[in-house]
Amino acid sequence: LTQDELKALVGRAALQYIEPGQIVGVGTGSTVNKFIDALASVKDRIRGAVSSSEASTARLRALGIEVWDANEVERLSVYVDGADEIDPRGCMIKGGGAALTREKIVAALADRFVCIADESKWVETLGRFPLPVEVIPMAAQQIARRFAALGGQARLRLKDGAPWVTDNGQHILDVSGLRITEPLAFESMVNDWPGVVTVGVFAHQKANVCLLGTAQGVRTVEF
Ligand code: DER
Repeated sequence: LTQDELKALVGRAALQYIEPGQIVGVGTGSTVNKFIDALASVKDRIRGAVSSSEASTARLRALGIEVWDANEVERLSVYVDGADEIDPRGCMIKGGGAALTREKIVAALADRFVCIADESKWVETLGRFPLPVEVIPMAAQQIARRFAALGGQARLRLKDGAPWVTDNGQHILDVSGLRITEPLAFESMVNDWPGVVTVGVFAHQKANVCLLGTAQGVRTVEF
C-alpha cells in the first residue's frame, strides 16, 4: 500500500467515530483531506463541521458540507486530525501544515481527539520532525535564541523566499535538534515564552485514539 492509500484507509476508518446529527471537528493536512472526502459521502447525516484552517474550510464547502464558526459551538463530540509525529502516550507534534493554532483551538472544544496517520508518523520520542512554533514576528529571533539554549536550531518558515504568513497573520519557526521526552512540561514551558502564539506540541490536547495506517491494515491505539 502506498502512503496515499494508507491515508485514504485511515481517513475512511475515522467515519466510525461520527454519529448522525453531529457537528464534526476537522483538522488540516493531506490525511485529513482523505477524511473530508469520506465525510462528504455521509454529509446528509451530519450537521456540519468546525474547521481548523482556511484550506480545510474551502475543501469542506466545495463538497457541500456546512462550516460553523468555532464560536457557534459549545462542545464537539469528536475532532479528527493528522499529526507529523505521535508517541506512545498520544502526544503529537503538529503544524507541518501551518494550521497548529486553529487545530489546537478546535481540538480544545472536542470530547475525543481521533488522530489519523500513516505508520511513518509513529515515534517512540517526539522531536525528529522539526517542531513548528507559531510566533508573533517581532519575537521570532528572541524565541529562536531560547531554543538555541536548549540545543535546538530554529529556522523561519519561508514561502517563495518570504516569511510564511499563517491564517492568523503570524510567522512560523521550525525547530530541529530537539528530543521531547516530557511533552506536557515542554509545551507548558514554551507556551510561557513572550511572543509564542502556539507550540506544535499537542500534549494538553493529546489524541485519545490513533487510527494508524499500516501495511496490515488499520491499527487502532487507545490512549
Ligand atoms: O499541520 C498539521 O498539524 C497536519 O495535521 C500535519 O500534522 C499532518 O499532515 P499530513 O496528514 O499531510 O501529514
